[in-house]
Amino acid sequence: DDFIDWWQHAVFYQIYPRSFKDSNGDGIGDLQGIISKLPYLAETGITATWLSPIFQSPMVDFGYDISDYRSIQSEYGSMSDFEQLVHTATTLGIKIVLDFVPNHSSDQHEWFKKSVAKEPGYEDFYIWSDGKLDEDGKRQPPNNWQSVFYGSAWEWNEEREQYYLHQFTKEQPDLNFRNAAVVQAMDDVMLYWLQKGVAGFRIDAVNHLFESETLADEPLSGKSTDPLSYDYTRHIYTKDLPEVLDMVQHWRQLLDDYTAKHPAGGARIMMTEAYAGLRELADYYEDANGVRGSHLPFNFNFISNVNGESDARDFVYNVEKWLVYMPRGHAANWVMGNHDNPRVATRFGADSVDAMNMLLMTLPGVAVTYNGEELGMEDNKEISWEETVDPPARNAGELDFQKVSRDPARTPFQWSSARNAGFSDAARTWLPVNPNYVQLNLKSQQLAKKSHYKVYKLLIELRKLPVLRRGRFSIEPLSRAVFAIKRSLKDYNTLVTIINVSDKEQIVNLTDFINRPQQLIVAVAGVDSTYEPGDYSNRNGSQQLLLPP
Ligand code: TEU
Ligand code: CA
Repeated sequence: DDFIDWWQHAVFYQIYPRSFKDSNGDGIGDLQGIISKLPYLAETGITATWLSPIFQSPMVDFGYDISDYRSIQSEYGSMSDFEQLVHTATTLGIKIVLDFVPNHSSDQHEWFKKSVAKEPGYEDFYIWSDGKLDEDGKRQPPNNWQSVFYGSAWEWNEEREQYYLHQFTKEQPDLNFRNAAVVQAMDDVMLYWLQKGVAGFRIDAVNHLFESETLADEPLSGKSTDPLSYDYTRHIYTKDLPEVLDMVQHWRQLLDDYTAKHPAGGARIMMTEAYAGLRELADYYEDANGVRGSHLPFNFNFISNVNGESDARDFVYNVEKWLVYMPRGHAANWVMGNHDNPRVATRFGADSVDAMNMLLMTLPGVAVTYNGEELGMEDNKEISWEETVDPPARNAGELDFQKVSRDPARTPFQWSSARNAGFSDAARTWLPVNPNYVQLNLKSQQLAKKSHYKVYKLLIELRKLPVLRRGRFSIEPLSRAVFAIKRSLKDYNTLVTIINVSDKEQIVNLTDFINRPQQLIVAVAGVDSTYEPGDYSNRNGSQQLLLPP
């Protein structure tokens, strides 16, 4: 099936570099750490990764505040470490996709410093405004726009005597994409990394790229009574503006042109991050005129729309919804987790880990896994206020930080039961290791007869079957608790995945769904009732069946 390009059926494994593997004992993950674990990824069957930012940064938002787009954060390593990473990954058949953060730079970037000083050519690199005076003659921001991370999205700059816009922390000023020089500068950054051999980019917060030039107040949403909360207003002037699509299409052209000139290595791709409506996301794939944009507009339906309370119909509906809106001829994608949201075991319950991985891996198209989800890692809920470092959590304050903190889902990868879960030799790691590492770690799951990791690895192996690569697809609720996915292809075995989202044993009749007597069924993966305590897996009866043609 040569017509499937490398990315169209890949499992993309997200590495959060700060927490993956520390090679030099400073308690912070790094590039040599990642290099040392590439053989693990290859052995697991991973062929593509995306890395959260590794560029020079003051680390206010842990790399999403970039002070130099072309150099490597020194605590992560050097440019030659990066080159070695790409080289080793290529040897192992693993593509490297980098995080690209165009919406904002760090306030320590030289562009921002020059813009503050109004150096010629840099005056309009960011979004500046005089603000306005209130009745008492006091200076106020130009409007009620809020930062995603709490409080006004405007910060007064003493030196330039103007406000600048920051949709995230005040140390992350928004770049001005209405300025052609900014567009050019960011194109050059993309080309720079493409020349270093990366397979493409995950584009950060892309729907925040443009804001209305009228600077009008956002209308209230009715969702919150706190004017400083992001939920207080709708975001019709700061998010999902039509100009965003033009930029996505522009970057697609850049990637396609680069691929055409350097065909070895295959398509250079983009995956775009936007928490947006289905219509907007469908347009990212391809607009109404057939102009292509993002290869993979992240599908967050499993993050935003379902949780531990959802029933089988909610899951089926969220799968169907994506496929209904996606324009024909594109690859679907399914994101099961990332560094901004609670982990799968925490969102759906520890008993659902295998079921969610079975779901993720047997749907058509691309699967996106966040590091640690192959083990069913859990959020570390023990992180204290003193240990908390995530900026929105710090902004929320000591009483409320746990409601928004992203730290619990970002703790170090649990490699083994050794000190610091085998992540680091340091006395103290940048975030505390989840104390459950003593039982929950890769090593013990590799040794166990059955484990989340073993199920995950088997699922990746199954994805090589033609029936999963290009078979027909259907999904149906069999009851409120159970739904089933069928993949079938002429002359091949049919693969049926049965997912139980309840916490009780369920009996379902499959005869109608599979259209044949049930005796032909052979279970190939998943959870049967033979799991023993200590197998680190689930007991809820989700399973997969292979049916002969
Ligand atoms: O996230 C973009 C974004 O909109 C997030 O604020 C998201 O809505 C929230 O975290 C969900 O809980 C990206 C990155 O993934 C995030 O880590 C960065 O902090 C943010 O951009 C700013 O660069
Ligand atoms: Ca912006």
